[in-house]
Formats: sequence, structure tokens, C-alpha cells
Amino acid sequence: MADSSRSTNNGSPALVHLYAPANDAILKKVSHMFEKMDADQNKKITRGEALNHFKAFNKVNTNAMFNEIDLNNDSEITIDEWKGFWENLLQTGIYKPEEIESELETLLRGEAWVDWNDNRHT
Ligand SMILES: [Ca+2]
Ligand SMILES: [Ca+2]
Repeated sequence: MADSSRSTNNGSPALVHLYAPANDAILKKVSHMFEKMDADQNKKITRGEALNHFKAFNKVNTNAMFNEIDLNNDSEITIDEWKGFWENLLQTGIYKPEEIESELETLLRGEAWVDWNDNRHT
């Protein structure tokens, strides 16, 4: 939706789909990671849960992640905030799906949060 040159909006703007199979695989990982961090499975990630997830520099990583994803600043990341972030990231086209996927793998291992708004992580 940030890209007005694309004419894909034939109806609800909420129904922006990510058809590519690569994106499908990524979104599965996105869900998987949410479940992994959401230790008490209440569909919200708290700062405490995030802190437990990251193995190193966990405060820095948690803060960076909440800064980017916790849009309403209630110190909880809901599944909607979480998925919305990744879907938006895919749609911007700034990063290749493979890049996002490999960073997700890193995140899944609890290694680091990438500051997506800046330069690419190499
Ligand atoms: Ca939780
Ligand atoms: Ca929130």
C-alpha cells in the first residue's frame, strides 16, 4: 500500500496477499517464532518473554524489537502487531525474501534482532 504505482487494490486494502511460496515459508517461520517466544501461549509477547528468548545482549535486542513492533507501546507484542510487521517488511521490497528468511533463522536461535530500518545486516 506504500507503493501507489501498483494497481492491486480491487477491494479491501486489508486483503493484501503475499502469494509467493517463498513468502509463505517466511510467514510460517514468523508464526513459529512468535509461538517460540510466547512462553505462556497467551498470544502476546511480553518484554520478559522476549528477554528470555535472546541469548546475548537481550536487553538491547528486546528494546530494539519492541521499538519496531510494539506499535501501541503497551509493552506487549500481539500476534497482529507481529505478523503485521513482517508482512509489511516483505511488501516494502527493501529486503529480499531470502534475506528476511535468513535473519529469521538467526532470530529463531535467539541470536540477534536486526535493525531493519537501517542498512542491511551483512
Ligand atoms: Ca505471552
Ligand atoms: Ca502492543
